[in-house]
Amino acid sequence: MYSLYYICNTYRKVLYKFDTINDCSDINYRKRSYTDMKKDRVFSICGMCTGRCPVEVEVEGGRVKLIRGNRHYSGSGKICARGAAGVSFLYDRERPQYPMLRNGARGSGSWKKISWDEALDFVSGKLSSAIERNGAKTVALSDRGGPTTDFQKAFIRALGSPNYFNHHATCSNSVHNAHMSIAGLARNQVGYDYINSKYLVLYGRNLFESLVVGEVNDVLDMIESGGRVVYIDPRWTYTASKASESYIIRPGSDYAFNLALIHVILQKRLYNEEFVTENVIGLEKLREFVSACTPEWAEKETGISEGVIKKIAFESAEASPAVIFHPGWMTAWGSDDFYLRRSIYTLNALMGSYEAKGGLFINKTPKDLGVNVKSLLSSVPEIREERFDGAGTKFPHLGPQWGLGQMLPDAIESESPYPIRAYIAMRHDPLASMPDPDRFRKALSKLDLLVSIDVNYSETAWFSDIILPESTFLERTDHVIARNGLNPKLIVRKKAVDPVFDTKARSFIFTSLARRLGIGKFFPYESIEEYIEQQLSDTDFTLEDFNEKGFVELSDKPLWRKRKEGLQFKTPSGKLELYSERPEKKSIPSFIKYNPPPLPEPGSFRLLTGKKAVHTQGRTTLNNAVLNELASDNYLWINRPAALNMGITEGEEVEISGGGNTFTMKVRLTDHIHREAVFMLHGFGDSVPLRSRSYNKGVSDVKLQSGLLKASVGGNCPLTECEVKIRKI
Ligand SMILES: Nc1nc2c(c(=O)[nH]1)N[C@H]1C(S)=C(S)[C@@H](COP(=O)(O)OP(=O)(O)OC[C@H]3O[C@@H](n4cnc5c(=O)[nH]c(N)nc54)[C@H](O)[C@@H]3O)O[C@H]1N2
Ligand SMILES: Nc1nc2c(c(=O)[nH]1)N[C@H]1C(S)=C(S)[C@@H](COP(=O)(O)OP(=O)(O)OC[C@H]3O[C@@H](n4cnc5c(=O)[nH]c(N)nc54)[C@H](O)[C@@H]3O)O[C@H]1N2
Ligand code: SF4
Ligand SMILES: [Mo]
Repeated sequence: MYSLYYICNTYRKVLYKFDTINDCSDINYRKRSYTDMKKDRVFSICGMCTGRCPVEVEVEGGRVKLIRGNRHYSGSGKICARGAAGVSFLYDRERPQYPMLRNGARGSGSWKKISWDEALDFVSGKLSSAIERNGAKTVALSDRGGPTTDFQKAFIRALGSPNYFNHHATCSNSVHNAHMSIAGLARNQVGYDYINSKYLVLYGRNLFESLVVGEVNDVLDMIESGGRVVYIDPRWTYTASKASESYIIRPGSDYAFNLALIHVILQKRLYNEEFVTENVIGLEKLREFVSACTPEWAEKETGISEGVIKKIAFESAEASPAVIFHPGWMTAWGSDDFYLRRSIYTLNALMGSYEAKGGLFINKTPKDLGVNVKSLLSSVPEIREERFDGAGTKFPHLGPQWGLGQMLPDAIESESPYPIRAYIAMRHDPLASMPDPDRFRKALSKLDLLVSIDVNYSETAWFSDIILPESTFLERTDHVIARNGLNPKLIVRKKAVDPVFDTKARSFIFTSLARRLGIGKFFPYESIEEYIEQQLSDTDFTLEDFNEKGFVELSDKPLWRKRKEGLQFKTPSGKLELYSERPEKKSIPSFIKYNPPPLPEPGSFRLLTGKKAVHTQGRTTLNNAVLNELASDNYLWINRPAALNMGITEGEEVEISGGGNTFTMKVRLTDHIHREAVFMLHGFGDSVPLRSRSYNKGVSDVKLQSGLLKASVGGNCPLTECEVKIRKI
């Protein structure tokens, strides 16, 4: 139990620090009333992760003193440790402070300080000559994804290139594409009504650690009002500790578990008949497909007993339709992920959870309420040319919306289907977040131009020709975005203070580049404020309207569709298609047999990775002065009996090899991880010396994940199909 004790104790310390994490030179802030603070409070959106929590930023004498949650939005004003640590990020000198041009070999760390004019001239000059030689599609641009992407998406499209992609190859591609196939809706076109839910099943959706504040609070409320949470993971997590029950599953076997659940639900007629009759097609084909997938069979595959499987089937049916089978988020697990995610959406369909209180709701957008917020992107003509990554062509069933970033190295090296000579990484760090960075680096070194637009010295920035430092979320105003959901809202990130260093906002960077490249007509404004007024020109709102609460509400009550009037899904049949016509037409079957993962060789384990509450992804917060103090290293979780069998004891350093790399790292022995798996936190092993707090600490998981730069049926990298060898030193 030592490891469990250790983790709990560390977490307690973290929670304690949550309260003390801000710049506490003013320790009396808690005593002041809400109105006292009004004078120097700016409403904005947190940018320390992708959760975009609405925040209030307290500013005194031109300095940010405190960041807290927007109480108009959340009531409690709580944010997470990372959000609060935005203050120390803002004033950190270990982030790029001015444009930097490479002045030596790639990655050597030799840089020359240049002005913004020189930087923008350099980038536009290089882009022009690459385009002159190979056409506009020789330029690729990737970003983090999400709603604040209008400038960069409009820029790459206006340039004439179809080659925009985001990070979803290592995040939600398979979930997204699975949902498209069943419901015709993107992953994020549905939300979860946790508060009213009675039964929530989470497959490795570690939502109390890999967190967004609102979601955590909603699920805690759900638990307090008696809702049950079932958590399934090959290892223990904090979410497991909050769940009503949790199960350690054989890694990669969740699909077998779900097939058996579906088997029981169909055999015992536990599904929501009324909903299924109205809204679902393909039931008979599904029934036939799962006929042999008994709980007894699944017990052998998953290690979860047949009794538990039956119990979950019955209990979820009892709670139907207030049931959520969560499809997962960081889901880039295995090659058959697409089918696992389809099986999860199938369970939601069988439970009738769609558009049900306590289930999944279809997000309502401002457009649904007649509010039309303009975007730059919509005024730029679409590009119909073939993409570099094969989305829509080589992979006919995968749409171009998010692209397949894992195909970039191949495309650069093979020049097929055409040469990619320039790449802009905007708020994306493929060298820290994609598997096999050595392979990625080798390909990137062939480019004529590699640009990084970042707030940090990311791994990719360090390897670039030029770093364009973006102002942090506290120093810039972004365009208005929609917050879709049951109560759609408009919200804006507003600058709290002037840039501390010589950095610029994305609006300035892409607009200035566009003007230099002769596509300025698509960016017709002089300031971000003017652009926002243009965005809102067809609505009844102005930028002023965001001053009072930080957002504008478009509806005063939750907007549910009336299920009785029938739901319309965006599939060919208008129904939830368990047997899906669109992919079938493109030779993608709706069902495939469960393929058990191979048993690792003796001494080898499946490498699982994941996040921690106090860090964001790879490098975003790793070097943050406060957060680094809370977690500065990673270590290897290993199953106790498996380790002892190899003569490995608690705290010992072992050798871990994978992908041609070997590292040493400390182990933690625990009974709470499956014997075939080891686990480490993602994102450590920083190789940038200017990030002195995180430099060289811990082991980089992605460096062990070689051979995984490929696209599975769902378009994701099969991240967890990585085997590592562990050796006692
Ligand atoms: N603090 C913090 N919060 C975050 C983020 C962050 O970086 N830091 N990132 C945000 C983003 S972009 C995302 S996508 C989400 C990610 O949210 P999650 O997907 O919940 O997060 P991960 O930390 O990637 O956790 C993956 C979990 O899957 C488990 N797992 C691995 N293989 C299997 C398997 O075969 N079966 C099952 N059942 N489980 C398995 C791992 O053990 C791990 O616990 O978090 C978001 N929130
Ligand atoms: N092995 C393994 N690999 C993983 C994961 C894992 O758990 N294990 N998780 C996967 C998941 S779920 C995801 S979503 C991806 C994430 O992969 P990425 O999208 O690459 O990661 P992030 O850390 O979110 O951000 C990328 C870069 O954006 C920069 N950045 C942050 N804020 C700003 C800003 O305001 N402006 C600009 N210009 N830049 C900014 C950060 O400094 C960072 O360098 O990684 C994936 N890769
Ligand atoms: S979850 Fe934390 S870091 Fe992410 S947006 Fe919310 S407060 Fe910021
Ligand atoms: Mo993600």
